[in-house]
Amino acid sequence: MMLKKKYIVISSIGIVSILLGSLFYYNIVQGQGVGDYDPWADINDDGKIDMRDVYVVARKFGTTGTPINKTALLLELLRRIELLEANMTEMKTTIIELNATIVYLNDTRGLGPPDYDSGWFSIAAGTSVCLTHNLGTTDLLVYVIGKNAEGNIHLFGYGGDAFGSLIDNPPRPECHQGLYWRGLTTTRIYIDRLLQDQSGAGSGAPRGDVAWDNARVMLWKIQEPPT
Ligand SMILES: [Ca+2]
Repeated sequence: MMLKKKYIVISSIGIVSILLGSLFYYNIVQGQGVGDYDPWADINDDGKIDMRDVYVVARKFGTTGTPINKTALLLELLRRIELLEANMTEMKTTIIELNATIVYLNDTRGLGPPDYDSGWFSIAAGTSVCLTHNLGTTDLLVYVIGKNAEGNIHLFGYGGDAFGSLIDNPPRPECHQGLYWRGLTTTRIYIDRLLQDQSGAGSGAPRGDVAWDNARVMLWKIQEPPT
């Protein structure tokens, strides 16, 4: 027991001597005085070189492994930080460019393709067609165009027109031509073609060259500016 204790004491003195010797050698190499604080020797980073640091080293005395070049490690970390900073700068530039592109696209996108397009469909005079758009809003720009039987596209009588009157000279029966939309909701819109909107209805009748034999409905969502 006594021998063991003696052995520990001698070993400890030996280890401390070696460590102090190393520190001494290191300080000479670094041109530092013996009494100067050396952060590399401050194992627990508490700003003081004392037995706590020696204890940590002493406990590992005699072990071997792959050494770490702390300076090289620090330089490598600094290099990586610089790379990250360069990437950040590049990303910031990209974001600025993207923002400029978004502003440009918003300013120049124009009407673009419609959010809903019925395509051409035929509609009989005096009837109504219900179109389902399912756009989820009534903030819509509604654009309707017509096409007669000969394929001429027009906007004559859009909204509905009344012609003729019994007090005209000569009197002629009142008739209604054209087409209008109504009943807009977030899911559908109704299109009505008036009763006398027919091609070739004869003298005094509506003009057949601008009849609404076919119609096409296009809807655009009205974009609110960002708040
Ligand atoms: Ca310390």
